Amino acid sequence: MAGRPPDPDRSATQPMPHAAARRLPRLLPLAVAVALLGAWLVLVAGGPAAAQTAPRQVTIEGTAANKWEPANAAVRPGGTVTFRITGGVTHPVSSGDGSDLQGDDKFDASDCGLQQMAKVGDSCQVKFPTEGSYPYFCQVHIALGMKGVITVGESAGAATTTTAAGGEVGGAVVEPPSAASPPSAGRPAIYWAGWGLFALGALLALVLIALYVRFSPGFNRPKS
Ligand SMILES: [Cu+2]
Repeated sequence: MAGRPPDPDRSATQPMPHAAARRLPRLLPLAVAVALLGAWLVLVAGGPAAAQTAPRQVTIEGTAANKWEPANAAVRPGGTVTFRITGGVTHPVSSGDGSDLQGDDKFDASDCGLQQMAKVGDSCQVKFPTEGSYPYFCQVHIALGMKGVITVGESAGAATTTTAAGGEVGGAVVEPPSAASPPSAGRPAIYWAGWGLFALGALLALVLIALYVRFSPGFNRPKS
């Protein structure tokens, strides 16, 4: 197409300038490239949410709805989790999944008992030196499903992927509402930028194709 000589006779009858119509196909690869770049960003940023480094410190709020927010969190080994009461009353933290109200003592929650976690503003800290998965629960509201899981490891994505029921990549974590995980904790902004680029490129390509079909000399309606 680029090698074809200009056709001055037809340009006068074109609704769109001839040269512009000729330029459209050359923009198409650009649009496709933008879309591909977006798709690539989504893949790279979406998969390796797991490759993100886990934070050293994370705060989990005990809310008025008697939920932990976020319920599931990740810290790196040696990291600290701060539990803070932002609503409701008395959210003492225990180690375990709540099936045993005494807890399993997998981590030391002695600073997070009834006295320390009695009212809004109270907080306590737990240090997690060793990699692993640490379920925890509120002794008072476990019947309401006030529990969660702290994943201790180098990568941040582990928290959302290992606790996901289906292990679904980059997707909805299927869990009981009580354990709903932080929605976008593992999703860097670049992931969403990738989606944006992909949509933009795809849209641009469609528009270009539509314009080309409409105005290209090659697609001319028969002239009288
Ligand atoms: Cu509670």
